[in-house]
Amino acid sequence: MTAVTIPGLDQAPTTHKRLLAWVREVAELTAPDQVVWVDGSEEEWTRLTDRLVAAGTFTRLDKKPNSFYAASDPNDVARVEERTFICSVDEADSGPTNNWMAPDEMKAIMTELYRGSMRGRTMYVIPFCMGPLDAEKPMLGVEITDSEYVVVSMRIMTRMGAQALARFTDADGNERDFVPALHSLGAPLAPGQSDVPWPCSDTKYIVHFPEERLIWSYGSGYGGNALLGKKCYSLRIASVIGRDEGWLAEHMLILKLISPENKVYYIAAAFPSACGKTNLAMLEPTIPGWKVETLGDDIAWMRFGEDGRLYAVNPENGFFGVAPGTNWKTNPNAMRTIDKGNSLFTNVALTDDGDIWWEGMENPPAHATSWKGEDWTPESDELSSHANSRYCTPMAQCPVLAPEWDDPQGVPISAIFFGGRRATTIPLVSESFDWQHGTFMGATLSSEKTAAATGNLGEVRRDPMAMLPFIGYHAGDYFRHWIETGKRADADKLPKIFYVNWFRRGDDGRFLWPGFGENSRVLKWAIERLEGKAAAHESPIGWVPTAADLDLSGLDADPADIDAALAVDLDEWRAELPLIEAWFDKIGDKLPTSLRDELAALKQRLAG
Ligand code: SAT
Ligand code: MN
Repeated sequence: MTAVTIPGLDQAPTTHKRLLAWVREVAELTAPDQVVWVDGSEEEWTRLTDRLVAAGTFTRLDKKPNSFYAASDPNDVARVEERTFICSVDEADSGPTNNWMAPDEMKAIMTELYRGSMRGRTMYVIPFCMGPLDAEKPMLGVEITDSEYVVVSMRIMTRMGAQALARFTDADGNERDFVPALHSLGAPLAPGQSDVPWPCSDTKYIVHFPEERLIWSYGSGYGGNALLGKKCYSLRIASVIGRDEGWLAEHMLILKLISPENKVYYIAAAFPSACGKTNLAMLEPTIPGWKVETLGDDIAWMRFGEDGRLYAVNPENGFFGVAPGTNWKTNPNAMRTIDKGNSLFTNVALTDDGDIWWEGMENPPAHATSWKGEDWTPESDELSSHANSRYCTPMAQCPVLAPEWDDPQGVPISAIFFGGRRATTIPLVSESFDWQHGTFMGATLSSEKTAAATGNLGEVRRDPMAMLPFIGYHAGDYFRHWIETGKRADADKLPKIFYVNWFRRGDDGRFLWPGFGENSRVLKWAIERLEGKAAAHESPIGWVPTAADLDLSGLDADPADIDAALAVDLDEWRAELPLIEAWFDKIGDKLPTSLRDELAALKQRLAG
């Protein structure tokens, strides 16, 4: 059989055998018009963004340098969890929280979907690296995609192109391993058929083969479905690698807190998508003398250092933040970051003077075009922007970026925060008794559903460690991995674990805690707990502060609301017990007994 010739296929800027073989195999299956090896250059960015403008996918913004607006297909707006699969060889390794199909069966289905799926399009090969390029063991990947939108988004979100490809061989010339990540929009073009601004397919699959460290995605062009370095690689596949190698891949921001005495603390915090993680990561403290710098807003990889402490690295290179609600008050640093330009905005509103706007931003325009392409005015009944609309912007532009953000060593974590969005029950903050109890807090984390994934908004679901849609293996084994991690270091070197809830509400639905910059008061209390400086009292659910234990100086809030935000309501907690029990039953036999013990102990403390 003679090899198929596809323009560009043989112009590979690499001799990496496994990469070349995989690219050829995919090109022969998907049958693109041409193959382009992505180098990540300025010229390439210009060529691709020009092409996206010509195709009607992008509108160049007059008011922000080198920035673009896009509106997706209305059926392609968020991660599709019901179409997301962990295809482990053994179903028991996928567990009750993931969709599963046998790898062979899934591959047979998807191979037929991919057959000819790039016809009429260009196939791009994007070498990328998650985390610092100069890591001793760089975490490499290659995304193959037929979406220019994905290529330019990956240029913001990852270290990619020639600089990544240069790491595909080590100093001795040996080929390094990489995670192959195949993405197709599933929208081939017949000869002469004109394209639509947002090609995608009604059939969607987001699939992980954990043993092979392989990702196959089909049919969606948006966010975590399509930018495969993010949730697919850095959480689902990386969590499996972390399980096997003894480290943690977590859905956590990383921030640096600097005290008035210039002491530095690093905090990692897990919240479900669209619960204010990006705002917390870039927070401007309202208490004088304290400063926050940012290292990441979504993902943390944590490994033990030689000193026995847990060090975190952010694998990403950009922010993919929820737009609505972001403004000069809630997140001034995000506003400053996007104002520098070089950013993409998807499913927000486009103003008549060539800027973007979304709900919650200052100065609503008198008229704009909504994400659905319709006329919009402040009087409109419909929202201008989709609830999961996003800005995609380079981390390097963040004015409060910590200088050590690109350090392959990572930063030593002093505290881990778990948080969700709960109207009741969960107090503003509590501190775990120890690592195992903190793991219990994380494992039973709950939140009301947000718009980051399709589904019913507001419904309370358990979201362990904010990882429910991102654990690449059995949740019970994942909890065991957390428990075991705590046994691998001295207790005094482990981060202390806290559980927070910024979203508790009063009877009339108002938020009891002002949130945003005021959350620095909770961070300060937590840090002072580590230093043995702040007071707390023991409650059935952990150590909790009273209002007097928090620094509330200058806070404009009703003291009764603060008390209510901090309260541990025993009846509400007793009502929570059967929900936790049902959740643990769902996890089944693989639930570590230590977590059953924690539940029994909590029950006992609440009975007392
Ligand atoms: O769409 S993403 O998964 O990238 C964003 C998120 O839900 O955090
Ligand atoms: Mn996220």
